[in-house]
Amino acid sequence: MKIAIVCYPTFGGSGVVATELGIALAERGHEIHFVTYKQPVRLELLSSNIHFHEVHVPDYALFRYQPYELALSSKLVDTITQFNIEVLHVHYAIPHAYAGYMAKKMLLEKGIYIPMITTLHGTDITLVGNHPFYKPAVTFSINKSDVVTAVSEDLKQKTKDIFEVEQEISVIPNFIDTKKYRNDYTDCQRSLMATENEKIITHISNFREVKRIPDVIRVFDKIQKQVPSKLIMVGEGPEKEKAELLCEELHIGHKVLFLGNSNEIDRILCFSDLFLLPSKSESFGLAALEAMINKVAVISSNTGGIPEVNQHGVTGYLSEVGDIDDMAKNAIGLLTGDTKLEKFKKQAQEVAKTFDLMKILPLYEAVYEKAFKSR
Ligand code: GMT
Repeated sequence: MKIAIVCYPTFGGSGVVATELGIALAERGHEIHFVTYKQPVRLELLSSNIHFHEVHVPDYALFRYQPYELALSSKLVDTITQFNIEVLHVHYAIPHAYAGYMAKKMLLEKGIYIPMITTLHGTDITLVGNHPFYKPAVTFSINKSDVVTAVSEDLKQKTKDIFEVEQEISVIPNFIDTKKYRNDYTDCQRSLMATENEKIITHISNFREVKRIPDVIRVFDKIQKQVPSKLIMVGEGPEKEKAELLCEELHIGHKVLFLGNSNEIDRILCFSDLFLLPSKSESFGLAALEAMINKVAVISSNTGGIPEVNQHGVTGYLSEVGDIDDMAKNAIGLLTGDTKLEKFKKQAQEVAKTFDLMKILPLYEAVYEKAFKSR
């Protein structure tokens, strides 16, 4: 099929899912057209099956806010017409579903019908979309989508609770390409990060408030008092500076490495023992899944869709949001029992394999077929 994908091109989870999905669909022979404002970060190579259409928003002094939705919907109309696109898949409702709907209406005027699939990712529902300033538009664009999918059962339920949704929502969980992950990193440079007797704990995120970055630091502080260890912080975001200051305050600055954004997270996860994800809300927790496939056990909060990924007592442990004592206790218990840690790491990888791309991809293909046939 010829599919247009709209997503955020940044390091955020929704953009990563959209990009990996597009790449995998292209490998299966579909023609994929990414429409966004920058080449997506995980889209390194364009092939004959993968195209990228950049949305330009001309700067004009009159506008306090540049009208991205307008530029996006116009670009969609052009791309869909020029390349005979059969299905439009938008990731993250705001403003993509809204712009997608406008494109759909404009195309109808030209006699072209394009079915639109909207995938809800989390903050578009739980944090941003929920805001009274956006809610009517988000409700409208969800209801005007031909198919709506959510990345977890929890997100589906929250969407139904928060919005007056008339649409059926199908759950298609996030996925991982298990083929890409190896068990035998010869280039896994653990020694650069820690000494042999130290454990390595990792956190990867966009360092937003919702990730509860101070909890990551405080849990680590408690761990390092009992277990020789290092903390590796991967990502960039508004909470980063505060996190660095907190490390100084707690006198653990020399044990915490801030690495910034990375395109090679599996090369970091390959030497990690534990992954910390104490988020306040999380629709799925793709970062935890990426840790698990790399054989890293997860200490997380029990919020949102995380329990659908991190299984308590199997792949790691779940605690109430903000319960740093419990998280630290669970982490120390795992790190000090070497056989237990090994067992959890293996189990984490086994559970991660159940989210294999090859299982999830046909679910999206079925959705495209259904939407296409319903024209
Ligand atoms: O907050 C983030 O991690 C970024 C955000 C996004 O939309 O890019 O992530 C959301 O979508 C991811 C992919 O579906 C999910 O794995 C994350 O759990 C979700 N984040 C939140 O719900 C906070």
